[in-house]
Amino acid sequence: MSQFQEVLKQSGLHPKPAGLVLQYGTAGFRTNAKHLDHIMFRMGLLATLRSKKTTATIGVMVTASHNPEEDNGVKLVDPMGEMVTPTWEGYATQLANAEQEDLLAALKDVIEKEAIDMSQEANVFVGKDTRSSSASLSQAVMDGVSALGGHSKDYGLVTTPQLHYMVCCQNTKGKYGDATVEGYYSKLCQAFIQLTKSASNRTDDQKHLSVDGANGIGALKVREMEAHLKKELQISLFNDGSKGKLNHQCGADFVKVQQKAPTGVEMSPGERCCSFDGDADRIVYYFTDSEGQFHLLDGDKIATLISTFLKELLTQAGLDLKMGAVQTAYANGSSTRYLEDTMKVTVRCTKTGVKHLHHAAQEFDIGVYFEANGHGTVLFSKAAEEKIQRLAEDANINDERKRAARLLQNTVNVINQTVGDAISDMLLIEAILAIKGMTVQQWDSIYSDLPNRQLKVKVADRRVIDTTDAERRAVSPAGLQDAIDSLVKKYRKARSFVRPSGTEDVVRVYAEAETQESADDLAHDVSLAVYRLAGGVGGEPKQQL
Ligand code: NG1
Ligand code: ZN
Repeated sequence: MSQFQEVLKQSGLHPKPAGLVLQYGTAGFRTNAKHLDHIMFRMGLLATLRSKKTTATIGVMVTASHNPEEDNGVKLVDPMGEMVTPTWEGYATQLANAEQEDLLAALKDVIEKEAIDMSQEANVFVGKDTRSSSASLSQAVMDGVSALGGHSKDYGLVTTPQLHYMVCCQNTKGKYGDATVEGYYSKLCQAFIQLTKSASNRTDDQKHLSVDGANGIGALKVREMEAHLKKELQISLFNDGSKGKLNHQCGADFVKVQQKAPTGVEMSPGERCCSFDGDADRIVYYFTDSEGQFHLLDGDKIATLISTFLKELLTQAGLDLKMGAVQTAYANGSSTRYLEDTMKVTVRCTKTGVKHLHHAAQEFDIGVYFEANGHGTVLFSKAAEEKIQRLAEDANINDERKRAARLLQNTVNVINQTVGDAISDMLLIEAILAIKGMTVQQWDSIYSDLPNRQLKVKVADRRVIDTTDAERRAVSPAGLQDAIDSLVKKYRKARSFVRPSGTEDVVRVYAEAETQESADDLAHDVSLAVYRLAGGVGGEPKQQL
């Protein structure tokens, strides 16, 4: 077949270094950019097959999110804008690791297993972040698509959530919105402006927000969007990429893990600030108080704010919809307690990785899901959306119910339901604070975080660690969980767990306790246990001061 000859010819231009093995992990393939050219070409091939199989448009995003600038990565986006299914993640790994001479056989294997009709048309949307390697890598994806006779549409520089949005818009034939960047801004910003109309007498101070763009794509896109906001949100943009390095000492991951303000942002005491990550699918908020103390409002605080807002609106609207919150083991214990005990919201805990959270959130009428690191969104079931819509249009209800229904309707529109989205989340949070007349300090004081610490340990092979109970307990190597249990007993209100990272070659350690000192000590002790029992390399972990 000439199609396969073309693949063979083209793949020679994107050769795989012999012996290199990579895994489709928590967030696709991710490693140093110099190892990724063949992966990109092959993901172009796979996306084309996926498109033929689903008879829908598939997305491919070239980004390594919060990783250093030297890295890059790639993720596939399924027809409704969701992450690709686990079976196809397996195919991705197979194709990626086939040696050059076995590529055709690996490709034919997928075609056979999935009974793909090769005469079917294929359409692939491609996007990339601002990394210097992204241009040639996204070209490699498009080479893969054309080698199999598919059509690609190059969206160029877009945020990860924007690409997910485009795919969903395309496959819903415009029902979700226009599959253009302009369409995205106008849908979100119109909903935002409608929401803020019901906030009376906002001062310029309340309308102001400082944004750390992590020197990445989010910064470019905030600039592009600004005109659509009609000054209802006035943004001071820092780390816009004009001088600093991507994700270096800035961005959502830095702020969350280091628990401190990014460099490059001018912050006055009490001022509301937020940071995006490198591909703008995560956001965290923060401020420093008059004593110079730093306060972080992470994904857990965001989930709480959004859940509170939605619950109040549901009550006011008299709508009986089941709302739930979905978290991972990294969620601060105080947030879980607050959601369950005070707000009486059902809370589910899933494994790390947004596909798990997204899936669990689909089980509710309204599912609010957030990782502590600031990746998250809200999902509305079709039935919930229809009920809200009907109520908003009902002429026979009182003003309070009508107002609540309209607010809910605009809330649905400001949210990017396909995936966590820093820009969309930012607009929703700003609207909620405006409507509730709430300061960032009042938001912060909803509950107090338990002090916590995250550390990384290098081991020879992180796969020796196996976990259960949504990653909260280690089942291997032998003795590790017992060691953690006895360490945790030494501290008050303590909790700790370890798991192999899906995006870095490390084991992650998390600990929380009543005081910061205890959390730091516990995290260190557990790191030592991992080092000793799970094959640590490169010198024992040292206590960080
Ligand atoms: P890993 O490296 O598997 O911990 C990290 C984040 C995930 C998720 C992915 C994808 C933490 C502790 N882990 O995964 O939540 O966001 O990156 O970007 O934040
Ligand atoms: Zn990201």
